[in-house]
Amino acid sequence: MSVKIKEMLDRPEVLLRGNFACAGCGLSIAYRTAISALERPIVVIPACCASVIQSLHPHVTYNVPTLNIAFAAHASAASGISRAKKRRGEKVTTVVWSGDGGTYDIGVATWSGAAERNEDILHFCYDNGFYSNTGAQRSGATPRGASTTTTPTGKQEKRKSITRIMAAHDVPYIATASIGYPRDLYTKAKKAGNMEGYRFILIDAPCPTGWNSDPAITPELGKLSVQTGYFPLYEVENGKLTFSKRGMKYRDPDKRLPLEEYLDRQGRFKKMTLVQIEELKKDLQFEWDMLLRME
Ligand SMILES: Cc1ncc(C[n+]2csc(CCOP(=O)(O)OP(=O)(O)O)c2C)c(N)n1
Ligand code: SF4
Repeated sequence: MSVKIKEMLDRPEVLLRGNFACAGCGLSIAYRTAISALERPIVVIPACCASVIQSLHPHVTYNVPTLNIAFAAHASAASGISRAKKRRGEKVTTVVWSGDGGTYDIGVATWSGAAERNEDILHFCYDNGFYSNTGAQRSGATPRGASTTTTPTGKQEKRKSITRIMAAHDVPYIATASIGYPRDLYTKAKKAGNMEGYRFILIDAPCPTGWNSDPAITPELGKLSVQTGYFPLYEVENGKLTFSKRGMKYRDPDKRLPLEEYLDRQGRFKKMTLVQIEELKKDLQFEWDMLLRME
């Protein structure tokens, strides 16, 4: 059941004013919404925009204990924190907060080991579909056809399904969420925060700077990604997938908005050919079909 909006508004602010995030940054909306849902979070952040936007000591704008760590070390560092706190009898929520580069690509060995050991960690991946912090290079999360600085004519490969890779680890909880539906995101973060073991939440987080989109429409893009079927909303518990109330109707392709309504609002898709758009649509339907089999 969804939490009340009042509860969300009454929570302490976790990202203070004066941070370095660009206008309309989806990552900062994701962070504020998800981290504020947790009790006593300790957040481990590998190299990414989230390590940059916090500003510099003594003006750090994260209002929760934070460990900045090397790119490929997030879940192993978090494993140590989680175990040490348990040993001391301290109840905390140990969190990994990583970008898609740190999750789909460079941090896989780290989180895969921690997930296999079922460490008591809540792992969020804010997914902007590329390496934004270092100048918009492609990642395993970049969708086919999107232009980045390393794929100027559009990425040739399809986006990885990180949730299905995570599901193969049989972790207790996996969910997807979008900053376009903050209540759904907050509710899932709170639910996962109250569970134990390795939990993973993938958050669709637009990046207006790298996507070449209007910062004012970031929340709208978060909604459109769900409404066009680009980013399905669901939870996987004990191997069984349940589509979320917000995204349920988009199981039916006829209920989805045309994908072009999402693509046309982002400069990164401007150069896509009609053939590339059709290929992307096929990729998305393939992912839906795989998810439907897990229901
Ligand atoms: C081992 C290693 N390789 C490369 C880098 C350079 N680097 C720092 S952040 C980053 C990109 C991170 O991308 P992502 O995880 O998607 O987060 P985002 O920048 O999009 O927030 C890279 C390549 C590094 N710090 N360490
Ligand atoms: S580059 Fe993108 S993800 Fe990074 S702070 Fe700016 S808007 Fe946010």
